[in-house]
Amino acid sequence: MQQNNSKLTSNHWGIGLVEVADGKIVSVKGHPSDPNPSEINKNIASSLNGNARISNPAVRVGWLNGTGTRGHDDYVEISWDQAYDLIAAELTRVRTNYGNDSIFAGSYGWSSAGRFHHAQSQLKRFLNAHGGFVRSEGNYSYNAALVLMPHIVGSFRDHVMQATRWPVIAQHSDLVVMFGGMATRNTQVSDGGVVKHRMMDNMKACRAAGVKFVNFSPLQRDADDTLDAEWLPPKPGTDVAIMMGLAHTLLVEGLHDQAFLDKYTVGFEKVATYLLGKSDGIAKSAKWAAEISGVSADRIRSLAIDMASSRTIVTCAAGVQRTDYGEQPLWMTVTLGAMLGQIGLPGGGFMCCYGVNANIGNIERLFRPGALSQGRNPVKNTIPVAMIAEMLLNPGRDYSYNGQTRTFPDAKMVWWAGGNPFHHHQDLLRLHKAFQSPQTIIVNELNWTSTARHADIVLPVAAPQERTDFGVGKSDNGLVPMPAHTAPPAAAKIEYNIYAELSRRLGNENAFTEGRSETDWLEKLWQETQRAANAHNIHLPDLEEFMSGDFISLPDPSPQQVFLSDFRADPNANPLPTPSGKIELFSQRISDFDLPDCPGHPTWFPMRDLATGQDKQHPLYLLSGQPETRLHSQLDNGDFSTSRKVKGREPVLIHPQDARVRGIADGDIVELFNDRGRCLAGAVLTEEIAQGCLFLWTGAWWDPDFDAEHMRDRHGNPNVLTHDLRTSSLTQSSAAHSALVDVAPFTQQPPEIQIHKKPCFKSLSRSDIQNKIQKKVEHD
Ligand SMILES: Nc1nc2c(c(=O)[nH]1)N[C@H]1C(S)=C(S)[C@@H](COP(=O)(O)OP(=O)(O)OC[C@H]3O[C@@H](n4cnc5c(=O)[nH]c(N)nc54)[C@H](O)[C@@H]3O)O[C@H]1N2
Ligand SMILES: Nc1nc2c(c(=O)[nH]1)N[C@H]1C(S)=C(S)[C@@H](COP(=O)(O)OP(=O)(O)OC[C@H]3O[C@@H](n4cnc5c(=O)[nH]c(N)nc54)[C@H](O)[C@@H]3O)O[C@H]1N2
Ligand SMILES: [Mo]
Repeated sequence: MQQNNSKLTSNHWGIGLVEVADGKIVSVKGHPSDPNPSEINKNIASSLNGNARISNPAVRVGWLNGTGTRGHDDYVEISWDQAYDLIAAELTRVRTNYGNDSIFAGSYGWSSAGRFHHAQSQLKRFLNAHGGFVRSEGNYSYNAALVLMPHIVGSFRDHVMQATRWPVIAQHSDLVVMFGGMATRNTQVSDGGVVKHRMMDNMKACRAAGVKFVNFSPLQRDADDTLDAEWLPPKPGTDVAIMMGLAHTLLVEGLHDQAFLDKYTVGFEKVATYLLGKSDGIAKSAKWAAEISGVSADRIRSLAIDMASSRTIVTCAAGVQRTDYGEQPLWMTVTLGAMLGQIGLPGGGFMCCYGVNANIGNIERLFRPGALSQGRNPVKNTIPVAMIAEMLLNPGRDYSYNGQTRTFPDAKMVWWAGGNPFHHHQDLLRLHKAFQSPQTIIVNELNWTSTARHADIVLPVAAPQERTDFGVGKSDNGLVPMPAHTAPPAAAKIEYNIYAELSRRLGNENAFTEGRSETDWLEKLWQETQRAANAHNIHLPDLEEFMSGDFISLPDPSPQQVFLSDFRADPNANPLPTPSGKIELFSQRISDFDLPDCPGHPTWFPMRDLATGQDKQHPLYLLSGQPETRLHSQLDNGDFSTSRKVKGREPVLIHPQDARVRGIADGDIVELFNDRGRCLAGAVLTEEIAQGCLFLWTGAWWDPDFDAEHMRDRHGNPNVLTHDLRTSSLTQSSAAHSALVDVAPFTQQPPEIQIHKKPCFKSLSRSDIQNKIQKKVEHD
């Protein structure tokens, strides 16, 4: 392909224009056509050129010697030739001795945008060409919804596409009642890319049209100032009680829509019996809800009346289902929507996970663009994504998931490409322990994250701005050329080339490459995209012309979309894909699973740390939502991310009253702790966070001090404090938002952050390294 003049690049947080000087990226700026470009672009140049960038393949010294601890070991840099030899030998050994179902390469994570160079797809295609691997199912984002919704309303992935569009809400809704808000910081991002950030303009239109917003959230800014929302902060984990208080009020006041419930739902009688306390002796009244949640009973009652007398949409943020028993707020959101009887009407009903990305309710893709085929995986075993530590610690053990009993595989080899489990998983000390068990761990990374430091073999890879690709967001309408703006630094390589070479050494090159070069693949994927566009009478230019031009916008397939309107119009002709074809407020199927933590109808459970009495020692609720300054942990050492850190630590939001009684001042370094772990963070005092709660952004690279109590994290990763118990045995989803902690001033000499630097490299002689590798390869 010819060199071209396009400065474009695409990331999950939007498109950017790249400036290069002396062969290095010096800045990335938003596109002028984007009304609200993301400042996350500012992390790119600084991080890609930063100290933590991986320069060369490396191997853990303890692994070569049969000693040491993963996460806490030195590395030795090796050549690509040596890395290929090692990996080819290890892969062959593990496959021969234990079979392909001992290779875990679920490799969960967002990696980078781009249709061809998608890190997970590349790895999975490579492994599928060599007998397969165990993968993971679901996501950390909204897994409770993915598994629960098909039982009660239908496929959640379809719901996301069918979300009522924001202009429809602006035109038709009177009231939007939000549980967990609709954080605009999160709408910077959409999986695979977003060419235009529309949320802010759509929210402004709602306000201009007089739509009222109520925000049940511990963090006031989960509703943008634009919305002028009424802020009702509940105790975290008590939304279900509030929803039940609202539902109880509707029921006893006779404000529920019985005709709708009869026609479109099943099982309401059982829910009503429970709400009235006939089954357990506890009426789920507004008063009961107020005692649990801290929100006033009067307001719960009056809000129920407002909701019944207005065109109302009830929403539940993804964060609210990322909690203990996170299935319940979803089920109650559906129940409230059904009781109000407005499901399927413009601007009425319910919607889960608005605010989870830039595009939901704003735009959808018109067609599926070309993508790299992952091939066929002969291994059928999978695990729910958030059971990674559970799997590694319990090979061969049975577990419950979605009504089935399954068995964990015995993972001898783990390969991660494009994700950061030592940021994303809960209870990192447990994960650290679990990561000691496999025989071999391989990680492909840009940077020396904690995950890279748990690998035995580390492969340095190219960033999206260092390879040629094109971007199309999963739910977006833009096609974006992504030319390579610079070469990968030092010895970093494009992952496709790594797998092609490995396949060649394993005698199976064609199964992976199909004889195509990178350029041939891009041509193929683009032709598939052109064909899909043709079916909609859209004629795309050829690849060369596209790559040197601007991005291309396509229309929203359904700009007037109203969620579940077809079902409402004719429930017989358009039944839901549930057992009854209706909305299941009671699910016989779930009831038959006989799960103590997820019965057949929405049920109130207090969060686990409360139930186990943790609040006596650790009285503060820890929230750990998505960071405004980056995508998860990506480019955490970049300029925008570090600009908001406090004395180098991740900021933790503390209510001034909670700070005062603990002697904490704004800007102090503080220590958060509970029985599971401890970390440092930088205090930011603000009344935006409800009293009794702390908010520590996720994604600071875990920086354990192995000499300190609980391997204290120097930097501020909340997952040293969260538990790994998951939502329930129905969906086994991450419950990251449910944890109790305490916080204190940190009075010792603050330790320097280490994780944004490179690890320690041992300088072994070339012949010494070669001998050790030779031994390893021969031994294998
Ligand atoms: N406490 C708490 N924990 C949470 C959450 C929470 O709210 N609270 N949220 C959860 C959610 S919703 C999610 S989705 C997860 C996110 O978890 P992840 O998706 O694992 O987080 P990322 O930081 O995006 O990790 C992507 C990694 O891929 C690397 N990478 C980028 N491009 C490439 C590439 O081309 N090739 C390779 N090999 N690597 C690449 C990046 O450097 C980065 O380290 O976190 C979850 N964890
Ligand atoms: N800038 C940026 N944007 C992102 C991401 C990012 O990393 N950075 N990640 C993207 C991804 S992968 C995802 S999945 C989405 C996540 O989108 P969400 O899941 O919606 O985001 P969170 O920030 O985890 O949670 C939203 C809010 O829920 C509130 N909350 C937590 N627990 C409770 C509770 O018990 N009750 C109530 N009422 N509220 C509660 C918290 O105050 C939190 O701010 O964001 C996406 N957007
Ligand atoms: Mo997510």
